[in-house]
Amino acid sequence: MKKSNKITLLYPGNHFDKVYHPWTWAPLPILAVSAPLFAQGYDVVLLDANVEPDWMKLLVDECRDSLMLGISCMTGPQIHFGLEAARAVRSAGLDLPIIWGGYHPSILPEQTSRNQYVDAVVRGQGEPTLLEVAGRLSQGEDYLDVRGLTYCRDGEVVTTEGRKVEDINNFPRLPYEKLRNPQQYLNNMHVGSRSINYVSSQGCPARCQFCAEPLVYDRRWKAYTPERVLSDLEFLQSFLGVNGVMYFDSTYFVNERRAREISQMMVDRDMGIGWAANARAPQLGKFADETFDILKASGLWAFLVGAESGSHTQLEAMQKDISPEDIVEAARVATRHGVKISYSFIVGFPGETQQEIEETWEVMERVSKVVGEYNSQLHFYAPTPGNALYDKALEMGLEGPQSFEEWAMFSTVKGGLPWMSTRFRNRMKQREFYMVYGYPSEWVRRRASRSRARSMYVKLATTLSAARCRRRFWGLPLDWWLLRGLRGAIANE
Ligand code: B12
Ligand code: SF4
Repeated sequence: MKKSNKITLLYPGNHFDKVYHPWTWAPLPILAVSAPLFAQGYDVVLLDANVEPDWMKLLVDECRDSLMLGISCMTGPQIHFGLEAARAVRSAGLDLPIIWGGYHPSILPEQTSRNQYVDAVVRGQGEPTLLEVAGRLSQGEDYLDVRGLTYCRDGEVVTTEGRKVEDINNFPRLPYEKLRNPQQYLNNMHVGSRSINYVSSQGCPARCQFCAEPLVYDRRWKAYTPERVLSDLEFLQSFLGVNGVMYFDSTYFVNERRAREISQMMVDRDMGIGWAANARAPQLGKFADETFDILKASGLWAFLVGAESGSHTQLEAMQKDISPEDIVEAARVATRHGVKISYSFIVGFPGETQQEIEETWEVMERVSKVVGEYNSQLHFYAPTPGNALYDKALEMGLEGPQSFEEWAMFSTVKGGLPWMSTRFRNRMKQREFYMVYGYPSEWVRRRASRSRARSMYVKLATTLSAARCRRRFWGLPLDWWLLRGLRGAIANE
């Protein structure tokens, strides 16, 4: 019996809190898996709960005549909202298959598939598997022998044969035009006043022991050809007037020649698109000078670098395969070539000592001096499943979630790692505040120019913070409390 050809895909909410999130990103995971479905003539509904206040009602309505519901999730809040959605669908008496995909289900397919609201998990790359499942369902056939699935029936978990990661050039362009109101995903930011997110590769060849990439893509890196990237960018430019691109690739600069060719084509076609992308610190030192020239000429605004730690011991423990010196050298190289560089550091790793945390601050300070402003972001370690650091966290007293549902409240969302006190977090935040104002960036200076009150605030904060940074004195943070109070008052003026 032939059934409908409609498929509903949900990208659940990313955040529990209602705090202001400055950017609105297109839901690339569901866009990616929808591309081959649209190409085969399916009627796909893309629902992004991050931008649809009434998403739950819309979802249930769309599911009434859909062949299946696909839900994407990473570890954290998306699991909670995805399960809420699935419950609502079942409560409405709808029995369409609910298929889950994304990083979290791919890392823990068995545990995920044991949840009653999970009919099957698609492991890893979703395009070929979901297309085949859709084909079966549209013909009214069983789909449970399709390769790349994990499901649970009568208490038994079944894992079908795996698939090789396919060349992503075989998949059609992401259909941004099929999103409800695609214009809402344009952001006014440093790379361009009409910036959008885009991904040009999948996976990462590195092996960091806190990261999901090696687990899901087995250290393979598949990338679009330069021609494909250019054709996608041209589409985004003509369809949405995009003038800025934030690459969501886990690592963009794996192949220097490819990066250079993309940039050369952008220059030749006079694209006028600003962009930023992730790089590994040691890559930059190996690039030829001409590479930087062409990257910059094509609109590269910044290299985004996951530095993680300034401690040799921690970098080794997480198998980051970089040294603190690589991090500082990357800042020197980028600055010499007039390209910004922005780092992400993490503190609170399981077993990390006070001395190692100091080493991280030291490297943050060194790179700030090289580039002339505080150019880092400080994060707290959030355990995610399936890697050596997570195992270490368990050894150190972390109580690991025992079910799919429990992973929703995990990671930074819930906080409260046994070794990470609120006092520790406050101390780190205070110190970051002093770095932000002690090494003021363009952003801080722009803030100052907005009003007289803001200008006075920034002057006071930079003077006090610079003095602290000079003396490396972080105790008695009375000024921090005072400045925070003042900032609140100014924000309300
Ligand atoms: C952007 C991003 C975010 C944004 C998302 C905003 C948005 N609207 O897009 C924000 C900032 C919210 C975010 C948050 C977090 N993130 Co994040 N994020 C990313 C990033 C850089 C890009 C995601 C993306 O668009 N990918 C592109 C799409 C096309 O790829 P994809 O997701 O792999 O999709 C494929 C498959 O997974 C599968 N698939 C995906 N969905 C579905 C659905 C169905 C039905 C099917 C069948 C298949 C399928 O098929 C797709 C195509 O092949 C990824 C890294 C990366 N490059 O993917 C990390 C990543 C997903 N994040 C990660 C992490 C750890 C986090 C945080 C926990 C970090 C933290 N410490 O707080 C938080 C989660 C908590 C929270 N608040 O949500 C990890 C995931 C780990 C995990 N266990 O889930 C990643 C992989 C980074 C990493 N390298 O480890 N993140
Ligand atoms: S380099 Fe980045 S994306 Fe690659 S494995 Fe390490 S942390 Fe993950």
